[in-house]
Amino acid sequence: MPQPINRREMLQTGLAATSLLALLPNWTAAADDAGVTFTDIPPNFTPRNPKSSTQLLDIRNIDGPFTPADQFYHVQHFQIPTIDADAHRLKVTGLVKQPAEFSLADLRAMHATEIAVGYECSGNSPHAMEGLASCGRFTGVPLRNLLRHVGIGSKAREVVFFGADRGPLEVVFRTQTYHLDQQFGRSVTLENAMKPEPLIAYALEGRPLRREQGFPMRLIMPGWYGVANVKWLAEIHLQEDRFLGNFQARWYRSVVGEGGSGGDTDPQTQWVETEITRMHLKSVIAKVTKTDGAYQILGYALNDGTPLASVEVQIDGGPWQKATLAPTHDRYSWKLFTYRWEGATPGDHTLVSRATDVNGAVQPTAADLSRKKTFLQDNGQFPRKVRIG
Ligand SMILES: Nc1nc2c(c(=O)[nH]1)N[C@H]1C(S)=C(S)[C@@H](COP(=O)(O)O)O[C@H]1N2
Ligand SMILES: [Mo]
Repeated sequence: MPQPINRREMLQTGLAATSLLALLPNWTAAADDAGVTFTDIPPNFTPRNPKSSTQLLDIRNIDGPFTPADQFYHVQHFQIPTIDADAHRLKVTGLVKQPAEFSLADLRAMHATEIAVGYECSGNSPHAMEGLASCGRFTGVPLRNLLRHVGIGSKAREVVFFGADRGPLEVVFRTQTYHLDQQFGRSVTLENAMKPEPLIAYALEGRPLRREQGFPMRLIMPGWYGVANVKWLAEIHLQEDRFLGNFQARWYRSVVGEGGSGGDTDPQTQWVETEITRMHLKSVIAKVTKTDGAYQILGYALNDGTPLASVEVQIDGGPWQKATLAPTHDRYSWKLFTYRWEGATPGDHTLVSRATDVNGAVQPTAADLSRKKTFLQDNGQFPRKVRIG
């Protein structure tokens, strides 16, 4: 039987955009330190929603390349499990030469690497004040080392990752709906699993993962949307066929209209449905502070690791101006940018940023994304409203 609490959690963390907004006390008053107020933050907006286990990063608090672990955003679909790290075993099963189990101590005894990774939930958007994103340094064992260690079966094509968390889910088959208890699961192709970057992480910023971050171990897929980063990792299963679990094939997909007149029933329109995998190019203005005689605009940019060509800032519809990218960043970290805003007059202003990568991809406007039906993967430009006091 579905448990009411789980279901409620599920609905709330399903990020039905508005649910994040609806619920809380005042965020607006908080960060108005330099006479700069973001007037676009809804009055009842809060980074922490006491009715769900979701936590947003208050992006106005970004003050360095790495998000402090206790501010790191977190999202999950079921309740946060409590795991006894000593008893926990990561099982590797399916099409492997020799099924195996790894304790946290086993992983810690293996060669460790550290990688700076920034990522966002694919549900991150202006509705969440772009706070479903963070960046940190994760430590762990490269996934491919672990897979090589157990030996990959010759027929394996797909690598499925299961979390220890589970709960009742609706599974719709044609006209029937079942309520089935299921584990959180995601997959990647073997080819993607064997790339150098994916990590079985057990530490963030040099400290054990916090409970909400997937303690004691989790997957990190640098360059991918958050949903790929399976927390509370309990099993890695190699198989030949595609994995079609709820969080792979149903809840996490994008539906975009291409061609035709734009009408929903236009037979010339092709509806392209894709999985949520690598992050789409995005930049976000996060804060404005007063500096010596001017204002400084700061924001973050995220993507799949393709180098950026530029981030630009536009003020009150004027010309696009190049922002400065922070000199130190890693391929998969987020990239902080700053722009020195001279001559800001008291009153209301609109600020927006856009990122461009070296392949010429440009961050779209919200209007460019109007044919996307699903709210996931919203990488549209985010015009911010600020008041200079
Ligand atoms: N086991 C498990 N892993 C999970 C989830 C989950 O519900 N269960 N949610 C995913 C989603 S939707 C996101 S956006 C990221 C969030 O990672 P974070 O909490 O470290 O920010 O975790 C992913 N990993
Ligand atoms: Mo997510």
